[in-house]
Amino acid sequence: MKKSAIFALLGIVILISGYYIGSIKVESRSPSEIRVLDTEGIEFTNQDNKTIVSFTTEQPEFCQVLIGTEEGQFDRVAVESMPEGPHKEHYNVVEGLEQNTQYTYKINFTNSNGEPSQSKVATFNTAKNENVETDNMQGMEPDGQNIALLANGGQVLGVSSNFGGASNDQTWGAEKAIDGDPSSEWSSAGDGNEAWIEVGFNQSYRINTIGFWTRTMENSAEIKQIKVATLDGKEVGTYTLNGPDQIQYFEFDTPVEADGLRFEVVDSSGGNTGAVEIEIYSNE
Ligand SMILES: [Ca+2]
Repeated sequence: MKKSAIFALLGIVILISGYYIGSIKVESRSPSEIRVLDTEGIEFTNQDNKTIVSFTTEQPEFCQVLIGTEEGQFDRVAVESMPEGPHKEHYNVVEGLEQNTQYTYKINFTNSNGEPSQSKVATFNTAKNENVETDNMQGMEPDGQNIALLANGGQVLGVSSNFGGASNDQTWGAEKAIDGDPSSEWSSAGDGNEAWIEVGFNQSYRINTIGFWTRTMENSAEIKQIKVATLDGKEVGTYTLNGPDQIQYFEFDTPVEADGLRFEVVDSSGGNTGAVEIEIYSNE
């Protein structure tokens, strides 16, 4: 064999093995990740109404978790919570999956060079929601009637302030916290931890549960903790809020007989604190 032919052959062999190694690299990266992800590396946890998909990749990657009820039909995406750059620790959140249901998923990856890869298609089951605590029934509709609702006779008796000096029934006014509308909000005028609101009724009720939904401006205006008292100053309890995504319900240890409640901010991210909705429940 001629020398040049040997070199040509060698070249082809190197090319093929290079391709082979290259393709093995891609192929093995996915299967190795799939192996890790599908067996022990990938976790599906349920928290309130959210499903969290978390896992680790060997290399920094962007990822996108596609979710659907049938293979090949992915109609939901679990969104990464910190997409600041490719990373190894992945934490993806999707809301509103049905409980106790099998879903199909596929994970798309892109590394820092923009090269895509993906996991194989697999399934997971959502849990039955059993971790609902009585003192934090986020997402659970309590029994009884929401007597704070304007339409049910609820009234704003006092408020620390309304943004822009609005009256209680105008945009950002206090009544927007008891109008039953999740698209309207009461915003204080920069009251931060000093914000408060009093909601009352024209009679006394035996109150057993409150709901509170804080507003947010991403970096401010979010209430972290509220203190609830009766109008004559009897403290009912202090409750820690878990973010602005939805209303949170808190059941009292013992029902309170009262013709109104005062809600005071204890802790917040400052600024124009306020509420999307405040609900008060009585079984009467
Ligand atoms: Ca509202």
